[in-house]
Amino acid sequence: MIMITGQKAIMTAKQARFQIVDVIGSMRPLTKMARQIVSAASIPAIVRDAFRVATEERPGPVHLELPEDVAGEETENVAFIPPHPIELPVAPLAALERAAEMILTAQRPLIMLGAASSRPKLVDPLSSFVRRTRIPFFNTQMGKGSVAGGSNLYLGTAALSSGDYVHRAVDHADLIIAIGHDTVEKPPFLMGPKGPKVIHVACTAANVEQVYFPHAEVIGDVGVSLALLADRLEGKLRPDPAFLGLRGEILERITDRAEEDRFPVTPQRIVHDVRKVMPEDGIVCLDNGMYKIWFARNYRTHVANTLLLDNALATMGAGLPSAMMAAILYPQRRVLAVCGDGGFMMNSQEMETAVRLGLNLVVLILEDSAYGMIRWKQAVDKFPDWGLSFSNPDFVRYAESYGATGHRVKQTDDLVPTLEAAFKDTGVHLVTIPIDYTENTRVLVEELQGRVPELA
Ligand SMILES: Cc1ncc(C[n+]2csc(CCOP(=O)(O)OP(=O)(O)O)c2C)c(N)n1
Ligand SMILES: [Mg+2]
Repeated sequence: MIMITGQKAIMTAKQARFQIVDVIGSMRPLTKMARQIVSAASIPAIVRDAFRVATEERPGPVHLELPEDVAGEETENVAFIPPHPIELPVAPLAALERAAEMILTAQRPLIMLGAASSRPKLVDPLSSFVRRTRIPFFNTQMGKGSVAGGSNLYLGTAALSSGDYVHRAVDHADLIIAIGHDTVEKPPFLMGPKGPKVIHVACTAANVEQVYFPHAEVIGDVGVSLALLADRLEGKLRPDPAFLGLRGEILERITDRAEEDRFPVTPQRIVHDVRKVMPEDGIVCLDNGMYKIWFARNYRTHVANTLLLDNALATMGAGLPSAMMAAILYPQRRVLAVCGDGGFMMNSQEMETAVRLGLNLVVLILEDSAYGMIRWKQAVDKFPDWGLSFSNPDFVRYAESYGATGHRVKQTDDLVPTLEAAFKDTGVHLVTIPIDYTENTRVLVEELQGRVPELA
């Protein structure tokens, strides 16, 4: 993303310091690059560089500031600097040989697909690597969907850092091939002095962290590296049968209570019903709240980039705008924003933009009249339940006030037909449903702490 903001004149100060803020300084820690444009003649080079920085691995935002007097400057005809194709270097032979050797000598290798594995160009290379090596895999939250979840080697998504069913597979592994892992994500597993060895495969070197310190690295174009690795591994590995046993168990646990008809509705049922109305290429865009853990853990993706979530800064309020962008880019696909009541209200004015742009979009609001995730965290830490409740507007009327259509789900069985009707119609629809979050503690604390089955 390239952002351009204005600024007061920099060569004169006719209004003293009125409205002058160091915007570049405030953007620096949030962007890959933040620069002020100081002369018209420098614009082609700065803009070209902005696009280079924003798009090169790992991609991210760039901010340019254009002061009003520079914007008004006349200049000689300065030539544009056109882009040229860029190929990433391929991992050195020594790194590939070392990694192949480690994988061949491991007894129980396991693949982890991290955030950068969800780059669209990696869809085929990743699937081919898994198919050729037959190594079972799991993914981080942001790596979700990079290899079809329908694969019989899929072991689940790590939405928690430890103790979930998928971590049984992690604990069973003696080697993890972490593909595209970015430590901005909440740790998908915790490395320690004992645990499995880790090979980091990515475009960029691994950060060394207390909980992530790979023993070997394959740095370079990931697609090419994986093909070269598969050339050295294909036909020489047999998946550990225990992983496949674990797979059945993990996936069965995940679907527990998915069809329960309690009202208010359980998170498991909401994930289940959303999956039902979303076609394989439908895009679900999550805001940030407790339901994100449930969706990351329970929602099965079959196509890359069909569950969009932010597991880095994880800002509330992001779900609606991300769904709007998805709806702009893919007008033919179903797009659903899933938001908590707290997060939705942090950016709900964007409903006006969505309606004005004529987007076809459905927004599902999960109402608990609370900051549910923080309520859960405080309960887990045995803090008093304090400062977490609020009241909501009438969401149906709120949607209508923007010119959108509002729906309130009043019984569990109505969720699927309500979403279906909203998708069949055009325009912006808001569907609100009350959620029962008692499952947060029952499953994500009590069950996981007490009943995680041991591997025989
Ligand atoms: C901008 C921002 N502020 C605070 C947080 C910390 N935080 C994470 S989840 C959460 C509560 C979310 O409440 P809601 O959107 O209603 O979702 P729920 O968990 O209730 O389903 C908070 C305050 C955050 N992630 N982003
Ligand atoms: Mg809430």
